[in-house]
Parts: sequence; C-alpha cells; structure tokens
Amino acid sequence: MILRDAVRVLVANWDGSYTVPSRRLYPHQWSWDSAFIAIGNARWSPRRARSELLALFGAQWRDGRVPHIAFNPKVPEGSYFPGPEFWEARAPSGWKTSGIVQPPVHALAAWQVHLAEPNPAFLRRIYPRLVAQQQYLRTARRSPEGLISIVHPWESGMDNSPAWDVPLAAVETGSAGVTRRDLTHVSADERPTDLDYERYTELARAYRDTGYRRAGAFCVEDPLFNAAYGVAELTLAKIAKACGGDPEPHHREAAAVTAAMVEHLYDDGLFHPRDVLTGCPIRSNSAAGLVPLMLPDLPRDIVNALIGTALDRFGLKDGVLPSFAPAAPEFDPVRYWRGPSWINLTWLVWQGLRHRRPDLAAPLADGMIRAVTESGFREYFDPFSLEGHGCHDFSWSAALILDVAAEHGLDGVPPARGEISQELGGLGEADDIGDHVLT
Ligand code: 9WN
Repeated sequence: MILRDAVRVLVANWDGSYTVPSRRLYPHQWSWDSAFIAIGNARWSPRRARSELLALFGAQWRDGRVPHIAFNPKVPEGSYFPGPEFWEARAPSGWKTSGIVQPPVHALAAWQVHLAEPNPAFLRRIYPRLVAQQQYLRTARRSPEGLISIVHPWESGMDNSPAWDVPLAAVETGSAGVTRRDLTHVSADERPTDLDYERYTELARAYRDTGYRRAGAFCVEDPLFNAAYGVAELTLAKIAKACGGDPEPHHREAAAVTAAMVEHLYDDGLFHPRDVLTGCPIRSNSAAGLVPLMLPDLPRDIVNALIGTALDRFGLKDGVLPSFAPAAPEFDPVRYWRGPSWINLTWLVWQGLRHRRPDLAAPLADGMIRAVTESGFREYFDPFSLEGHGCHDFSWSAALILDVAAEHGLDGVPPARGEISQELGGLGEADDIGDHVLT
C-alpha cells in the first residue's frame, strides 16, 4: 500500500541522521530536499524529522548560509559531480559542503514538524539558525528593490528551467572541467544537456573563486525563492511567538518582500524572474510564478489572475501541474525542470490553494497521489501520461505524499487526526535513530 511504500523509500534513503534524496543519483544531504522530507517524516516519525533539520543546520556556515549540499564523508568523491573537492568549502562544524543555497523552505518545515509533535526545545534550538539563514539572504543577496537574488540556477531548485536559458546563454564556458555522473543513472534525454552542465560548472567555479562572495554572470530574482523567503518570515513569526519572542519584525519583513514582488516581478497573470544584471524581467512560463500563491497577503486581484493562469496556461483543473506551460515552445514533458510535473512544486502550489480554492486544491492532491500510485516514487512525471522519469525511490516524492495523505486522504476523505501514523503501525515509535544530532 502506498503509504507503507513511501515510508519504505524514506527508510531506505535514511543515512543515520538525515535522508539522501536518492541513493545513487544524489548520495548526500540536499538543503530543500531535507525540508520536504522533514514535512513528510513528521507524519510518522517527528523524531526523524527533527534530526533531518538539525543535521542540515549542522552544516550551516558562520555567515548564516545553509549550503545546498552537505557532503557525506563516507561517499567517494566520484559518486557525484561536482563533489567536495570541487567546492572546497567547509562549515565550522567540519562538514564539507557546497557554497550555494536553495529556496528557504526550512522554517515552514520546522513549524510543521513542531505541529506534528510539539517540542519547544527543538523550536528554541532551530529558531536562531533559521533567523541566521534569512539574515544571510538579506545581507548578501538583497537588491535595492528589496528582493533576494540567486547566483546559480541550482539555487532556484528548478535548475534547468527554460526561465534560465537567456541569462545562462551569457555564461562563457571552457575553463571548468565537467565529469558528468548523473548520466550513469538517468537517461540523457531526461537531464540537462552537456552545454548546460558546462555553464553550471563554470558559474560555480567563478563564484567559488570569489570566496563565495560575488555573483558572476548569473544573478536573478526568482519568484519561487522570494515567495519561500516571505513564507519563511511569516512562519518565523509563529515560531517567535511560540518561543516567547517578538513576531512583529518577521511580519514586517514578509509584508515588505510581498510588496516588492508585486511591484517588480508580477505581470500579466504570473510572477516572472528578473535579471539583476540587466534589470530586465525574464518573461517566462514557469510554474515557479504560481508559488507566490503561498503568500496569504497577496492582493486579491493578483490571486484571481494567478488562478486564471493556472487553469488556462497550466491546465490545473486536470489535477496535474506541469513545471512549465505546455503551450510554450520550450516545453518538454520529460526533461527535468522543462515541463514534467514534480511533487514538491505541486505541493507548494497546493499549499497556496488549499485555503483559497479547496475546489482546485483537491484535484491537485488527487493528481499527486495518482502519479505515485501509477508510476512509483519517481523524481518527476510526464504531466499528460504520468509516466515516471528521473530517478526511482526519490525521497521528497515519498515524503510529501505522506503529508498529502494525512491532510487530504487517499480517496479525498480527510483522515482523522493521527490516523496516518496509526495506519503506519506505530513505525515512528519503533524507529531507532542515533541521538547525537538531537542532544
Ligand atoms: C543539483 C536533489 C536535487 C534537488 C534539485 C534538483 C536536482 C541537483 C542535480 O537534485 O539538482 O543541486 O545534481 O541535478 O534540481 O532541486 O534539490 O534532489
């Protein structure tokens, strides 16, 4: 049954204190993956979920940045490219890491974990780390317009989105050597091209060579990233309050970024990225532009327009969200972030719709469950046939299904509180994990 299978995937990908996204393709700890995984694990093992987040924040840098990869020292260098020897970076705790970040969805995860099993000690421990994560973004990445920028497509989490084609084209290649490992595990027509990889590697090398301080040829403001930043502030307000702190600065920060997004990134029914280097908007048809629906204080006319776009351009009423609008010329139903449906992106938009348009959120939840039931916990899915692509046994596809099932039910009938954990036969209590990251 699907829930037990999901837990099986998460158990198989568990590495003692955190979960790898995929045993072979991604054999280390990834930043936003761990947040999504914690959200799912909270449904059957809140202990494991707390460990997941604390392990990731164990790799946080002194400047507050949470690196997008924390490398497992037991995994050979050649298992993933670019590995620790390329990044040459180390957190104060000693963990070897990358030097770039990913969307800050971790405060949301921490709060969901706390809701699943209230734990004030965990909340007090993670709160200053989450604040430092946001502080890094404000200090190092904020433009005069009040938006957070990303300096590498990998920072968007939607690495190969067609939205990055134009800014990436400005990146000159040739000086950084590329050894692709991904194609050993996944077919080339489902992954980025060699030219994309050369550009990714060159950008990472150039950023590394500035000591991870100065953006190079790629610097954009992304709607998904900025929406995550705003939602993080709203969630930090709740966490601050629960810890006896002041929620107001977080509310103010969330309001400011929401206003900046509306002013600078919104146009014609969708949020678009903006190229910081040229000052030009990047007119794109990426579903990242729908994620600001997660912001509760978005003006009502914009919410309505976004929903119109989701229905007209993304075919939302069919219950499956493609990562890129199918009618756009760059759309590709099987290649990575260029069209396939992803569970995490769908889950984010689902969050934005649940309270506003339950009639649209429900088919989206059904669509996520249908995809994994028909094709397994694949990394991504053809949005028309639901055929699975990318790696198998992908952690966030398994994790988020547990959350969807707990909220929405497997057959659309929301389960009673705690029913999912019961369904999983007390697996959480039997869960035997090391205590070292929890103390
Ligand atoms: C580079 C781990 C990560 C996800 C990203 C996804 C993919 C890595 C890669 O896998 O990116 O970070 O090697 O392709 O695009 O969102 O966090 O699952």
